[in-house]
Amino acid sequence: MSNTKHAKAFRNILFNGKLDLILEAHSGLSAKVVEETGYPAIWASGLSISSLLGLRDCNEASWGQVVSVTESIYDSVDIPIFFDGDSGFGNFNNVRHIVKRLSHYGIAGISLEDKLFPKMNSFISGEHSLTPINEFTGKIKAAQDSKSCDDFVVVARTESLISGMDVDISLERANKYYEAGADAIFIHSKKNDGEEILDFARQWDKRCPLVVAPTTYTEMPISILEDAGVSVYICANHLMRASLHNMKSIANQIKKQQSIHHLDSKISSLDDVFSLLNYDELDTAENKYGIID
Ligand code: SPV
Ligand code: MG
Repeated sequence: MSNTKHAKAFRNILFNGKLDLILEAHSGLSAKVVEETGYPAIWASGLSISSLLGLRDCNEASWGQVVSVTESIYDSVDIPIFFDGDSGFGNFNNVRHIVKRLSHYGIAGISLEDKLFPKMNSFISGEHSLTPINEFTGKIKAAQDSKSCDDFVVVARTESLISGMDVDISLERANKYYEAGADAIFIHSKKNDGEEILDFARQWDKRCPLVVAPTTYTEMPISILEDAGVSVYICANHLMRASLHNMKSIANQIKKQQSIHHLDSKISSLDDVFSLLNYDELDTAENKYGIID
């Protein structure tokens, strides 16, 4: 088994000339759902993993905690994992350490964003200060120089639109990141219409692949983003939000009814759980490896 195959596959997703839609996971179980549904890759989302841990998406979770969840995601599936590296959990040296560990483990790539550490989730209002360009290009170079697998992908994410700057400044930053060795650019926006993303993408003109997470501009047709040169469309937090919604609903119903009767059609059966986690395989393994009298 090679731990480079996922990086190769994810690199191909970025460079295959078409748009691919990938979905967030925040645990081994959610990762299995993503894989079973047929997505080509997983976004190991900082927001979703932090939420799973009961923490806020402002680097309250240590990098070790986030990497540990990501490793359980990796161990649960056989598709590429794209890791949300926030702003690198510190300086270039933290970036080197994390990239070495992720690429050694078999994670396919990292997204690094040009915000200060500790970062704050892009959709929380307030100031989103950016890292000086030179400091961030150092992180990109450090990431590329410390990966243990050539195909491991380093994606530079600019938060310039999130911080209130315009498309021109975003293009300037993105170009510096590309020149510093980023394999792809992740351009993020918190606006609802996605127009600044389209403007950016059209001017970027396919210099290298683009990644987006259209959490706020959900009405923007995927085909328009694809025509503008977007390569990866991340559904960044939807399984985490789906589970929160359903957990709240079921918790309320049980409390109100004082009973767990009549809930079976609203929750997964235990057979579903056992099937997703492949309990049947244990019999095969028992026959092969179990004690034979
Ligand atoms: C995440 O999923 O943690 C992201 C994407 O960084 S977003 O929350 O949409 O900024
Ligand atoms: Mg994030």
